[in-house]
Amino acid sequence: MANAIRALAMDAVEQAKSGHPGLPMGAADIATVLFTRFLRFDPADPVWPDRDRFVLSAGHGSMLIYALLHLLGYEGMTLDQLKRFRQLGSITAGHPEYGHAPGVETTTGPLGQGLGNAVGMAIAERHLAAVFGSEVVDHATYVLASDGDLMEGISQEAIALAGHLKLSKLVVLFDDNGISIDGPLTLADSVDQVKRFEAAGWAATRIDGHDPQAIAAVLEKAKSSDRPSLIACRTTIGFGAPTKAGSEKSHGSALGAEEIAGARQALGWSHGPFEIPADIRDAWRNAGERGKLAHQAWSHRLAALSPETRAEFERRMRGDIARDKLGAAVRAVKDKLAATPQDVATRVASQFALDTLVPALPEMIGGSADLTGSNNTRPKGMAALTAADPTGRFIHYGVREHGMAAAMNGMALHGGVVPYSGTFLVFSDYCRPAIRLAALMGRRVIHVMTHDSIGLGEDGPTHQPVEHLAALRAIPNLMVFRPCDAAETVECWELALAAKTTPSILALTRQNLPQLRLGPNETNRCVAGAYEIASAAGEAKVSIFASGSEVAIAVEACKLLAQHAITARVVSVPCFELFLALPDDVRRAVIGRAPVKVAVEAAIRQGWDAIIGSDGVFVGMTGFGASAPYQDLYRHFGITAEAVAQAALTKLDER
Ligand SMILES: Cc1ncc(C[n+]2csc(CCOP(=O)(O)OP(=O)(O)O)c2C)c(N)n1
Repeated sequence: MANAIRALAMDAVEQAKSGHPGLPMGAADIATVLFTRFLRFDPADPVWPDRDRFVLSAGHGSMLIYALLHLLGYEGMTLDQLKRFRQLGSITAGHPEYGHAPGVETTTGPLGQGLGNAVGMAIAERHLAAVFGSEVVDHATYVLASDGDLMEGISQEAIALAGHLKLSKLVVLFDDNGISIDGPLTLADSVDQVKRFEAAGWAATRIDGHDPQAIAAVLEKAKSSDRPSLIACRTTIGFGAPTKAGSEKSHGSALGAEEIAGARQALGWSHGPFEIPADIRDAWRNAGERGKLAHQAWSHRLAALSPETRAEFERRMRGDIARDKLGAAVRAVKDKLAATPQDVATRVASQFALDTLVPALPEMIGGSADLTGSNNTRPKGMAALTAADPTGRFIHYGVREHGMAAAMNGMALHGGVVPYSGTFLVFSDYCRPAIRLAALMGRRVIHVMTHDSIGLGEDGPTHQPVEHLAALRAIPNLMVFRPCDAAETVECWELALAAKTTPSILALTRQNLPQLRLGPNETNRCVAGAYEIASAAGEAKVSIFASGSEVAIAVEACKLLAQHAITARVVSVPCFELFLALPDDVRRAVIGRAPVKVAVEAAIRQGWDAIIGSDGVFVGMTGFGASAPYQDLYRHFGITAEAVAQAALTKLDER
């Protein structure tokens, strides 16, 4: 059965003249034992909520999972798809992509991310089991990880968090083949992985990864572990290839006809390309049927829940936010803000919003990378999610931004929870690879990123983001919100929570801001991404566009221009992505016809030309910030109402 995986991997890579045969050939025995005897799943329902999760963290070995899904009878994973490995329009993409092929739990390829996702999946499982009961939530998360996965820094964050939370249903099968692209691992690494995982609180063992009995024995043992398990499986990369096995030559390119012929002989596999003999196909199909009974039994247990609990479980697994509850919570916060306006930092406004949203929406799981008091992501009374009490909803991720972002992706992929977290905006760089994958996969994760500009003041340029807004806005399918006051903050939260297939960043200030939106219970104005927050008395000569903390500056500049008898208006731009997605005519109407367009944002200009044009005036940053009280910094870098008004006047004069 393992040789069927090997043969399909060799053949598909050969046909595509591209791909990675080494890993599937080396890990075929591990995968065969896992999928035929341990993993609980049902090919007829790839999204059965209580299935065990399998994450191929070493995504370059994609043919391993495609071969498995084909052999197990997943609909759509046909022989033809294997023959069209890595071709346009096939579901057998170069690296496994979530949403393309059934049975692929997460998009992997950037090494280490899958392992980070798996930690999040195991957290979600643990939490939901505690909330809904182990009759309906009781599954394991298995990961196949390579040397590359374990060399990546993110793996340390992931395993430390998993060990700390005692995620005992997380099992990492390490494809310990001692080879990476450059050659033997000894060129670059001498870590004892077993000791490393043990130090992080895992149970760790080393076995022969080509010995099915040994593999089965440790997998059995892992089931009753009180800690997460690492199984270092010593394997031979490209197992069976006569000259390339055990060498980097089998890692990432087609083996070639001669080598494949030799491998067929060595493996005793006499069948033609893409040919699977009936008995082996049947054995695999039977393995695919194994989970049916468990699935049925689970369905009965689900049906036995009270109708309310069952409906709630199903709603959460579908990822449907209760719109009435979200709407009511947002209205309640806005009513309070209308009654008693708050001149607070948007991070504090975010806490106001969370104080109401978190009790209303039980799927929200918060957290922070050791900046809880700064990010304001923990509402009063929100208990911590710990090894001892997984019903808690706040995760102390530790100083592990990358691991946090990857775990959040895993939680969102698992379903049943909506993760949000906190760190400083400048450290979005530490999360970026995971944020990019959330966007690529279309998963709802919400990153609260505070201290969003030079407005954070004294901590200085190391902590002051200047290019980060532009860099994040460059990621497709990611919404970057930068609300200007308390009212916009709650509206941006509403939009982020409602965006089922788009991750969001909430860029929030450290410094206090005036509440500009004073109207009672208005509809969500941020939904357009940009809107007129201060209108001109008559036809505007100047339009000023701003986001976040600079909107108040723009409003002041508008008043100064009025003193010069210049009519001006202000457009608040809380979200570029929503605005730029509007139809042309709607967008143009918001941009308006004023001859002078000015944008102000305490960040670099990049991106703003889409709104103000290359002829527009930009008031913002051109380099790094500095360490000083923030009012001094705004004056020093010329981001003031006076500077904005003067820039507009100068431009008007030039015309
Ligand atoms: C973050 C990241 N860096 C680099 C790569 C490119 N890459 C793909 S596989 C690999 C290493 C291969 O070694 P290993 O992980 O041991 O896989 P094996 O050779 O056993 O298949 C590298 C560097 C990547 N996919 N992701």
